[in-house]
Amino acid sequence: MMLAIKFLQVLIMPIKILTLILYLTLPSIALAAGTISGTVTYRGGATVDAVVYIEDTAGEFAPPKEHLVMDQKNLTFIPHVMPILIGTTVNFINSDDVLNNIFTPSWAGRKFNLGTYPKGIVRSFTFDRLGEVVILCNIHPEMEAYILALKNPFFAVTDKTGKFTISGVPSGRYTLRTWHEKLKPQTKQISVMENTTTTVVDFELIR
Ligand SMILES: [Cu+2]
Repeated sequence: MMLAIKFLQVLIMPIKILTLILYLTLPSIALAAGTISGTVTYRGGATVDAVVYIEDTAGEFAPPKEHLVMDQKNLTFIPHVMPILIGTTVNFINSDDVLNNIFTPSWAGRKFNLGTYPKGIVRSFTFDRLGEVVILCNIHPEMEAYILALKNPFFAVTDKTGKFTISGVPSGRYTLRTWHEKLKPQTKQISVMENTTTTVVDFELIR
């Protein structure tokens, strides 16, 4: 019996050590990755709600288990622009006291219509196709939002000052691409180095 326990301990020990090594090295791998940041402008002014993303990377990326949320509040979709990793599920909620509807005529969203529903109801949709999905409400024609399903998690949306930051990017050469609902997409070739702090890339968009 004692011998059997000893034998088991000898077997388990290397697994424990391996797990410990993994735990210790994982954060350093994350730290070694680079950051891409910059500003998106149009005619000299800050461009809000532009998406900046890496077009292609090696590797497969599992969508987040937690659902993202798109709210409807004061007859506005919040957020207005939402880039997501393909396969991500979005919960559509209604925070208004009136009925709102959710639908898309976009093929990338399989032309879904989640129906018309009041406050307190949540309806979900999993975006399993790449591309732009315009989100509309058939009760309030002025309501509009965009979901952009992308191949990898390396994306960011510009803030009010036009700034964006993409962190945790593995070293490599990439094509960085922009998306904006009204402005033409642009691409730039960039290099992200191992242990490099930040690669700065600025875009000046045109119509
Ligand atoms: Cu509405």
